[in-house]
Amino acid sequence: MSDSQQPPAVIADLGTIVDQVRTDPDSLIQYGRDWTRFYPPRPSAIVFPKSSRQVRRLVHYANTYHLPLVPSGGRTGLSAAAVASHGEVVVSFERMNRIIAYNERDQIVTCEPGVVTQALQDYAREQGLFYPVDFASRGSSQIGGNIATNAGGIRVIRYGLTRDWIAGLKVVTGAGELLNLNRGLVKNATGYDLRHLFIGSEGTLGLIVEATVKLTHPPRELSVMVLGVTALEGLMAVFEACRRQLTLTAFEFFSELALEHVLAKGLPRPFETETPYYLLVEFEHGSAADAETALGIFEHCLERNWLTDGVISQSRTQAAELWRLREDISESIAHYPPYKNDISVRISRIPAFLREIDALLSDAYPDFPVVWYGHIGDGNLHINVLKPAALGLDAFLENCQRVTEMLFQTVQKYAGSISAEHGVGLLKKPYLHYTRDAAEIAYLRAMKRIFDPNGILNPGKLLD
Ligand code: 2HG
Ligand code: ZN
Repeated sequence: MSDSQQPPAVIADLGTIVDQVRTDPDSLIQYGRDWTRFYPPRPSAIVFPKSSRQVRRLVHYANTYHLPLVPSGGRTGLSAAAVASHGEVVVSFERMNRIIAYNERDQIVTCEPGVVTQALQDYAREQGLFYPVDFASRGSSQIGGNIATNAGGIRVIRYGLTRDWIAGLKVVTGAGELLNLNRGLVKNATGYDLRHLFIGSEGTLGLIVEATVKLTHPPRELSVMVLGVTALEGLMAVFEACRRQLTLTAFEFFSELALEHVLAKGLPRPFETETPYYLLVEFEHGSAADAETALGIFEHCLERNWLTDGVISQSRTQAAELWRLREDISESIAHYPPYKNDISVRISRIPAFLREIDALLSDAYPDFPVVWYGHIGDGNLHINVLKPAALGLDAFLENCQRVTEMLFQTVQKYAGSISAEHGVGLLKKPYLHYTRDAAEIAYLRAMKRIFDPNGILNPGKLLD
């Protein structure tokens, strides 16, 4: 990978290929990074293509001049997959943000990669339908980035990942070919489904220039409960009780420490009792019977001392307020900056896994606050370690990396993932072998060479 700025003449000529090229210092900083803050942004330029034709010409040009390209959506990623810190050219899809077509009978919408998640959700709503993939960064993340990272979020338990909603993809490979994959078909048994190879490939194989997305019917009314849980052991016991009787659309958890950070931003406590952990349970509420079922579950859990208190939303506004207790956590701790772990195991293994990593982290981080939250109903935990103010960033990172090795050994023991939904990028690349074995990684490298023979697409991310 080149570690320097690109020749000025090569950068200047980019202006003949794409609509706009920016090299001003503010843009270089803004577009050269994502939400990770450990890598200094140092791109050579930012380009803004307006069409797949321009993207294709750009890729040909990059192959000719060995120009490394970093694709950039809303840059809300947390693994530095969209960071450009080695003189790369950032390709922003901000200007390719049109909804191209809607097909009512097929319930699919075709759009450019720069469409913001919330805009797609709103568009679906205007058609009386629903795009269910959702997360706190909905206002700035883009569909192309969501596809490139196979984004998950808060409703995976009911609706699955971004992958499950992509009916077609157009991509420009690193070799400059335009591929039109799956074309919106529901059924297509014609061999390898390359669409799925590009989903989650973090821009290392091709640039997404168009996506065909499935829509569905909206859920019935949703209710939200926040429950106070007395101990780690209770979390999955409550899960079992809830999922047997309710149609769950989200099952999230957070610790008292996580809650305190959100409350410091001015939100009220959900109820007076303090508990070490909280659950946010969202479920479909079709009739009064569902509310009674929820109450019955609450009482059942109270009797077994899994819970001590709880609240159930009485209106959409209250449901939205309760959601903020969970959704605002990430932002409320962003200034530390936190060292993030995004790990998963199968849900059946969560109770034993939680016990083991709780002991490990209390032992390994006696002096660092550790904030627990995540999508526990998917087996996915976000463990954020906060940097004490007096400690330098390098010393903090060194410490965290040492503990991460131990944490990931435990993840490996439980056959889990070192990155459940945040991707690999630069941040998790050294740890890939804890989840993927050597033979698998060798195949990944071989695929990279096929689709991007000159290594111009997002070099250094995911794999070396
Ligand atoms: C969430 O679930 C996001 O809130 C961010 O995936 C998680 O901040 C994090 O670690
Ligand atoms: Zn998450």
